[in-house]
Amino acid sequence: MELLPLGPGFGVEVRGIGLIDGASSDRAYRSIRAALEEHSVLLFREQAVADDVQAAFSRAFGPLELVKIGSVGAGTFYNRLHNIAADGTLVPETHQQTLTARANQLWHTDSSFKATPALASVLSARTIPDYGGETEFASTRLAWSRLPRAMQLRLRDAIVTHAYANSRDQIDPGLMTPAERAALPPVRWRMTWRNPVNNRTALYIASHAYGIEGMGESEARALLAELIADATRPEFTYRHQWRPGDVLMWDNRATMHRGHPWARDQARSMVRTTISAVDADGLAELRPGSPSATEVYREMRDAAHAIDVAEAHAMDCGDALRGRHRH
Ligand SMILES: O=C(O)CCC(=O)C(=O)O
Ligand SMILES: [Fe+2]
Repeated sequence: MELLPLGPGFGVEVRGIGLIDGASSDRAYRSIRAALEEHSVLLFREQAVADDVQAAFSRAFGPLELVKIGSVGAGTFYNRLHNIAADGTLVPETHQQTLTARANQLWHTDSSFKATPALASVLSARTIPDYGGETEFASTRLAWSRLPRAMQLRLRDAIVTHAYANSRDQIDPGLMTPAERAALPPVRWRMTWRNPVNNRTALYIASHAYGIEGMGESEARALLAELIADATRPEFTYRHQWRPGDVLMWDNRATMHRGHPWARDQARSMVRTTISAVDADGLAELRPGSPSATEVYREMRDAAHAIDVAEAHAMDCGDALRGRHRH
């Protein structure tokens, strides 16, 4: 396996190993997994991808999400993102699928609004337009590392509220049906997601996020907007121009992404599979109320301090004893 840098400080093209290898060989899977943990975005080129290959590859990384109600592909593993109607014509500007594409053009992280958020997503290009329709990525791990220390301390354990309605309502308040709204109530997560493999912390925010506990709504929205704007400054992003056979995989714990528009008279068809996070991916710590990295650190520090005090005390006693002997 060979890795070629793609973006500014994150993202790599993976050469010499593909989706079928990842699906069928444990060794190949482990190499790809290590690359994902480290680089956050992986590009595989010239893949002969079919739905079953994509699902088998994705399944190696964890449990697959079922597509939620209201999306094309609901109830299957395949989120079908395209602008093609059943009769082969292109859907109109006001169509639900067009509006969904527009909502995906807001910076977001997949499934942060779900009861179980996503570890990673795999997106394959099936039909691509002549130009436009790129997918752009930002590293929220690098964004976190750029924040001043005082800001990091302030935000590390903040609790953020995410709702699918928050991003959809920005595009069209009619985009979500009442049934979808009822099925997707808001969820709360810590603002940071620590990767348990390499201990790197990433900001966990984006377009579904709107509230921060203990902060007024407008203040929270302003802070989230500022953090997103900083994370996604053009010099910090990687904008992927799709070629036939391309497959991208990204770590939703450590990135944000967005789609880009393309010409209305051109077809674009993509298929996404999404892998749910499990506790071993750092999910347990993301839950409000579970011990956070800061708390764990504080406990370790206090325990170390208690040992120091005990040792110092033992030494004092020892000195006193020795002193007495010396006399
Ligand atoms: O269409 C795109 O380029 C982005 C789609 C997207 O957000 C996703 O597949 O998760
Ligand atoms: Fe997405």
